[in-house]
Amino acid sequence: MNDVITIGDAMITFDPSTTGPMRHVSSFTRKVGGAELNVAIGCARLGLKTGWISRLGKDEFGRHIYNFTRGEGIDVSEVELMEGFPTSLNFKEIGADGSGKTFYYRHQSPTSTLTAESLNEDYFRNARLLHITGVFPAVSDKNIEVIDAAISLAEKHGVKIALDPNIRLKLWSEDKARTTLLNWMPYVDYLLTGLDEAELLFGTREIGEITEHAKKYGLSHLFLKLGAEGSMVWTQGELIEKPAEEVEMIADTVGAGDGFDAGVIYGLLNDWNSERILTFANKIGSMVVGVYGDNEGLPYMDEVLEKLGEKTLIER
Ligand code: KDG
Repeated sequence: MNDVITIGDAMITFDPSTTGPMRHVSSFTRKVGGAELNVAIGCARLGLKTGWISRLGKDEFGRHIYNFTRGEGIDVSEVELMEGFPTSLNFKEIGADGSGKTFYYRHQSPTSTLTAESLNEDYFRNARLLHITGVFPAVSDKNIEVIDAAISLAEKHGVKIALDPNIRLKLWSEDKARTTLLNWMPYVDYLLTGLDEAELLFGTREIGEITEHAKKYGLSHLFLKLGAEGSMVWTQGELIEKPAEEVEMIADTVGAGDGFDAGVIYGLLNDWNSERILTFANKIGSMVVGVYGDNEGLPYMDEVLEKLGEKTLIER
């Protein structure tokens, strides 16, 4: 039984050795990235049983991602290495302020070989929560059908659905992103979104209006990620807000939202109250930005508790 399952396209991510425009960067470090995989890593490090459904290239990079993922304790029984489809790549640019830009080479993504029929129903029957994002369906049209099928299986087996829109306009148009994600909204229990994405989806940045949409779609919880302003959750007609946690240093902001998602998922699956969930998830987001890499900064439970002042870690 997995607590969380997710479906995604992972990439070898090349992190630049220096900040600034990528055209001037001449050396990179090979790492691993991918929004859904980052969330899976975050959940696994917090102690949740986590599974990832994916396809990788049957190549050296695919083997590296497969082993790396397995090394994080994530169940890879629904991951296959495909002949003839190169593992996706992402070259990253990091600004002096830690902001990230991505340059993808993923148009032949191995995940485009996934089909609705290739989903294993038992995997859904034995899961508590399905996490989906807007990245995987943007990679290939066929991936939209895969998510349609995944949502049906989750619904059939009473699996909760969390959606992070993660809208990547390098991969699909605003119209397509909006139509696709709004089609899924009636099935979503937990929406975890930034304000820009909420505006793209619902046509407003006004919190009161966004929560009206949440009500209309029957969401159980709407989480709003507000970066330096902290975060909010709307649930059962109540809006709760928490300021951001202190950030010790900003190295690389990529992956902070995924860390927040992992924290929220952990809290929801453990029936935490909204205040606790926001504090915990904000803390994780603030820790992720201090470390270079898309998922290297995702903390283990002890580390979050220490930063929250709830546990002392004694160095031996
Ligand atoms: O959320 C961070 C991810 O987006 C990153 O690891 C990789 O850009 C990426 C993507 O599209 O998955």
